[in-house]
Amino acid sequence: MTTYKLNQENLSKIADRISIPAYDRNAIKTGIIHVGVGGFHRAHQALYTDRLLHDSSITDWGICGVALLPHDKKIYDILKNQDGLYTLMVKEFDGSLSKRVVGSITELLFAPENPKSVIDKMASPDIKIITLTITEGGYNYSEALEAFDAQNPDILYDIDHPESPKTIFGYLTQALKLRKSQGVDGCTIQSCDNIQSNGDMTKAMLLSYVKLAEPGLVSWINKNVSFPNSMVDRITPATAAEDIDMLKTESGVEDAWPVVCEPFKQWIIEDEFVNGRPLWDIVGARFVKDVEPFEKMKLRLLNAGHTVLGILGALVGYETIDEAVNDVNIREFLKNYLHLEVKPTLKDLENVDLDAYIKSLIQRFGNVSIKDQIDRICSESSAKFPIFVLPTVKSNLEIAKSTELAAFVVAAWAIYSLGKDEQGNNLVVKDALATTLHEYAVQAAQEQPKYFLEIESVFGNLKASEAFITAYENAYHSIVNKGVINSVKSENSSRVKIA
Ligand code: CS2
Repeated sequence: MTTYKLNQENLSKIADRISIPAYDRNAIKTGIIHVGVGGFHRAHQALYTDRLLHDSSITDWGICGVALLPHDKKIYDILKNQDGLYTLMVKEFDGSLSKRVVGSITELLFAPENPKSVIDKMASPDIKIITLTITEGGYNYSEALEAFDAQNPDILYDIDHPESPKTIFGYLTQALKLRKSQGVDGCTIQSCDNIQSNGDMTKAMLLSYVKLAEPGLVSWINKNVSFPNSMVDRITPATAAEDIDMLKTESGVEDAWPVVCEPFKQWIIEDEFVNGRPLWDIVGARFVKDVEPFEKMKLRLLNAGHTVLGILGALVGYETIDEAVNDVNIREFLKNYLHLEVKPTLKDLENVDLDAYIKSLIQRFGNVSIKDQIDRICSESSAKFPIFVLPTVKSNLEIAKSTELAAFVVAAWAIYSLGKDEQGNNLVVKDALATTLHEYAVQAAQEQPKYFLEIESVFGNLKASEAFITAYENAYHSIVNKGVINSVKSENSSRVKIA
């Protein structure tokens, strides 16, 4: 089979081997600028948009993808080379693979190379929506301050260098300032990150920055920009070299960075768009008045579930999420955590069958085809725990309910942060706070386990809760003395088995 490089010119040559965009990409007008063209965006929003362009005669919601950080150069170069095209490889439960080339990314910009081009584009009247996947840690929220971290060196840099910023806040501020001065309409800024009330968070963090950098812009933003909250969902493992090879061998398509993902996808969005929006609902997204309960459900069950499996699984020596969830003892522990500690904190969700949702999660985690990496899940845990796990702890502490299982996972994380699994193999802790985590983990191991909870930027004031500390220390000693699996077994045996 002849092999073709993926790009616009070759599309027609591969059309009989793989689904390609059936719409005229040249006729698509860019209406969205998206920051963060990683795997998740490409498996989710870009795919919804591609389906919309495919299923309707709509032509005005092409996406301009922005690579914001210097290390995003690789994805920028690859996508640019491929005219914005990439392959989405959906790994079905039965092991089969559905592949399609996605065409909704119509333009690309690399911010560090040309910041002005990004600011100008964001300010262009054609752009109605700016969407973001900048990761949980990208919002510059400090758990210790419970506010925007105004001392972050990049933030200080942006205040001094408004025309060549480094952070998203610097870019948005300059672009909105330009929109205002040129009399351009406002726009919608939509976060697609896993953060509770992600729109409210974006607005609060942006306004904190604007108050420091450009105070005269605050009231214009309040009047002209909206920040819808949204719940986003699709498990998207990191692309492996085998995926790239498989695409080449099976379909003769050379794509330097395809995206792999699970079949399930969900997107629930607050309908707060000040300058129009795509009809994403005709391709499966849901627009609702209040998305908060759905976000809470997803973050506390799915994302926290991932964290539980990732941290426990890593210590045991597993490499993928399906291995961890298919370990009967870990699965039992996870079910107990979700049912006994998380579910009671989700009372405000009407008409949602949480038991069925949990069941479906266990099934999705168990998808042996997607090989979701534990490494991916454990990365940036210092940004994930405060969003995925600790809010559940806080809710339970407020009503004097048990936090024993969450404390167990935090104890496991303290041991994980020492950087070795139970076989003595190195664990590479990929985390913006890796050095801090390691320092506190060592101190916890040498002196008292509770030292780990002193990392205020992660745990806030959790160390003030005696109930939590007692459970945490018991779990810590148990894991050190008996190992994860035996400790998990003891936890499971003291609880009624959940079907
Ligand atoms: C994961 C998420 O990063 C993580 O820890 O839990 O990437 C998860 O796979 C997605 O949010 C699924 O929607």
